Amino acid sequence: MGSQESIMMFLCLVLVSRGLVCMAQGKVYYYDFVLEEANFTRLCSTKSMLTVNGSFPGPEIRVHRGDTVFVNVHNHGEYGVTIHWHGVREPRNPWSDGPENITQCPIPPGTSLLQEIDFTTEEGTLWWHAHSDWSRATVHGAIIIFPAIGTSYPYTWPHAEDTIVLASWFKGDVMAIINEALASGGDPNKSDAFTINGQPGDLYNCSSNSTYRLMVDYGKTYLLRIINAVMNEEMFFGIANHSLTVVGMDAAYLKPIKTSYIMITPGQTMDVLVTADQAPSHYYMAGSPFADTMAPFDNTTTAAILQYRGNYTPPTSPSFLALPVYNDKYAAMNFTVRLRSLASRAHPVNIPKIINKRLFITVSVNMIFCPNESCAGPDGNRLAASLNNISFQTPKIDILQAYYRSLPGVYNATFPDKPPYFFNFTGDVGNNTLYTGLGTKVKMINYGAAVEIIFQGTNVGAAENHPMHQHGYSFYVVGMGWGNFDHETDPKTYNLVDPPEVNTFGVPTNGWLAIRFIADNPGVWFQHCHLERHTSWGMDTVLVVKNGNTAATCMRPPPHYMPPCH
Ligand SMILES: *[C@@H]1O[C@H](CO)[C@@H](O)[C@H](O)[C@H]1NC(C)=O
Ligand SMILES: *[C@@H]1O[C@H](CO)[C@@H](O)[C@H](O)[C@H]1NC(C)=O
Ligand SMILES: *[C@@H]1O[C@H](CO)[C@@H](O)[C@H](O)[C@H]1NC(C)=O
Ligand SMILES: *[C@@H]1O[C@H](CO)[C@@H](O)[C@H](O)[C@H]1NC(C)=O
Ligand SMILES: *[C@@H]1O[C@H](CO)[C@@H](O)[C@H](O)[C@H]1NC(C)=O
Ligand SMILES: *[C@@H]1O[C@H](CO)[C@@H](O)[C@H](O)[C@H]1NC(C)=O
Ligand SMILES: *[C@@H]1O[C@H](CO)[C@@H](O)[C@H](O)[C@H]1NC(C)=O
Ligand SMILES: *[C@@H]1O[C@H](CO)[C@@H](O)[C@H](O)[C@H]1NC(C)=O
Ligand SMILES: *[C@@H]1O[C@H](CO)[C@@H](O)[C@H](O)[C@H]1NC(C)=O
Ligand SMILES: *[C@@H]1O[C@H](CO)[C@@H](O)[C@H](O)[C@H]1NC(C)=O
Ligand SMILES: *[C@@H]1O[C@H](CO)[C@@H](O)[C@H](O)[C@H]1NC(C)=O
Ligand SMILES: *[C@@H]1O[C@H](CO)[C@@H](O)[C@H](O)[C@H]1NC(C)=O
Ligand SMILES: [Cu+2]
Repeated sequence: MGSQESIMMFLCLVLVSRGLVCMAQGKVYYYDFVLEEANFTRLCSTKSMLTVNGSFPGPEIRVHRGDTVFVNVHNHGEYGVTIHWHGVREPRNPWSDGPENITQCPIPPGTSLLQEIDFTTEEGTLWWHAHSDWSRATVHGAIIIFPAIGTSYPYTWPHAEDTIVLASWFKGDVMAIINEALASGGDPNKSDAFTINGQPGDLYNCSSNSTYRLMVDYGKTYLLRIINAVMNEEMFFGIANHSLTVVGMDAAYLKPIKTSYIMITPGQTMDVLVTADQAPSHYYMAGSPFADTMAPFDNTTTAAILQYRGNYTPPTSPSFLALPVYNDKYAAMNFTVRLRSLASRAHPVNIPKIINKRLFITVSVNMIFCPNESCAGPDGNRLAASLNNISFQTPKIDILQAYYRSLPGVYNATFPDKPPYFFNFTGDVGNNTLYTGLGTKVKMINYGAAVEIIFQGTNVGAAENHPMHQHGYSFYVVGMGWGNFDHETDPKTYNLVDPPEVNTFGVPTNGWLAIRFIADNPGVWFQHCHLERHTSWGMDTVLVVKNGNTAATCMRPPPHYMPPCH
């Protein structure tokens, strides 16, 4: 070690409800989130919806790397809700992670839960969102993590920053929509619009007055922190006449990519530099779906306006931008393959080279047989989804508690390392695994294991690009491709030098994705597709990373209060 030795400084404080808490140097912030109904008017109609503090998108959390935030979540709504800090590692502390009945039961109406968010390795943009039913449609907001005090961005400090949250707008009540779909077995209703910072934009009726505007000065460079909080669609996004330079993703830095558009999946964030170097005028920034699938999707376009300050005659309408068409998988792939970690001295990568735990996971949309063709899915069956042919059944007691307290009957530690059998997953699949098995199966992983997961997309049910999200970890995307994964040839194409480090990444439609990470964060961590209807249908599992041999490699004990399970 020698000169590499570093001195950790610790700050200890006493919290009334939690006892003594010590953490690495950094500031401690407190936020109060009030879950409450509020009325919003969009697309010519008004509805009441669940929000945090009456805002859509919700409040931003702003910290520096190394800080700790305590959020007291007060549920003034009508039903139980949980909140997740998406992409935050939460070292040894799954207790504050949030997914419903995975790490906690819902916060009952009229009660509060104090959650602790520890910012350690993340730097850039993340977000928080509800993680119960479909409440994340309206309950979400940005998390901005500035470099630690005394350090800087690995690019020129921008003149100003702005957050761009892409989201879905449903005229109906989102809870009713998913409940209706789960009751009938059919597809949930599509959204009616996408929004940029809460506004659909003037390409939709009744939305022109409130279209979001980003004001810029000629010659200046802006950092846009783009978050895809959309429910069921991956998105193309761009700004007319302006090139984008992507410099970060999921709170890790990238080698800069100059491009006219990005493709961003639900769950991902991208930090983008834009220089106001065009003729002073008004320009559209727009988002439209990337939907390489036969499944129904919202095929509309949300727009905001990039507007130069100064004296000039405003155009009759902003300059328009042509994004790739909705099913252009080559445009999506062309962008995606360019993503590479910065991999600098200040921001090094640590890609496992020798793997000691391998998983091969098929990702499928399926059916559950319904007698008398009584369900609303294909052939009168119920729509479902699976990983390795197991459609995840959400338990009624959270898996974290069941694991910690050794409660029997909540889950089985039998999630398999591979699918039940191999076939041409991306060809004419016939009835192979069309009808999925059901279960609450988790994968146990030893502390410190070097893990490789191959996600294999399938043509079962309906092929689609699935953005797989891992709680508790970022992972390196070492490879991807179309068709069936080839165990001989495909590993030779891996990028083991500067693969992107992310928490969510799309498995190409009828293709595969290879990821690697070191399992050095003990806990109970949800893994799922971030298309919300697939999560609801069971395209989920849980990685339980066991404790290591030392106190510092063990899960923390639970806080004094967790919401009860009924
Ligand atoms: C939310 O509202 C509560 C009560 O009005 C307030 O105390 C709190 O500071 C607000 N939180 C945020 C993040 O704005
Ligand atoms: C929303 O509007 C309805 C109808 O006008 C009203 O009854 C209700 O109190 C409003 N809700 C809130 C939270 O303001
Ligand atoms: C879903 O859409 C159908 C058809 O437009 C409509 O009848 C139904 O009320 C919608 N459901 C919800 C919960 O909004
Ligand atoms: C806007 O309203 C007009 C007239 O009712 C209709 O023809 C058009 O399809 C609507 N556009 C959108 C995007 O809803
Ligand atoms: C939008 O603007 C029109 C006229 O420009 C006005 O009649 C209408 O009331 C405005 N709507 C809102 C919601 O402000
Ligand atoms: C934006 O680019 C288009 C085509 O490239 C061009 O026709 C248009 O004039 C440009 N807009 C402005 C305001 O320069
Ligand atoms: C989606 O919208 C585009 C542009 O309006 C149209 O060309 C395309 O046919 C639509 N696709 C579907 C599947 O509705
Ligand atoms: C993708 O990239 C290839 C090679 O660079 C190019 O030939 C092709 O036109 C691109 N396709 C799209 C849709 O951008
Ligand atoms: C666990 O597996 C056993 C044996 O297959 C089964 O009976 C039980 O229902 C399973 N429990 C859960 C929670 O999946
Ligand atoms: C799988 O099916 C596809 C589409 O029919 C076909 O192109 C491909 O050759 C098949 N692969 C194998 C290994 O049979
Ligand atoms: C799939 O199974 C259904 C129901 O058993 C049967 O009617 C259908 O013919 C099968 N399709 C294929 C392609 O084997
Ligand atoms: C989660 O568990 C609670 C009981 O604690 C139950 O009421 C709720 O339905 C469960 N959620 C899901 C999605 O199963
Ligand atoms: Cu999916």
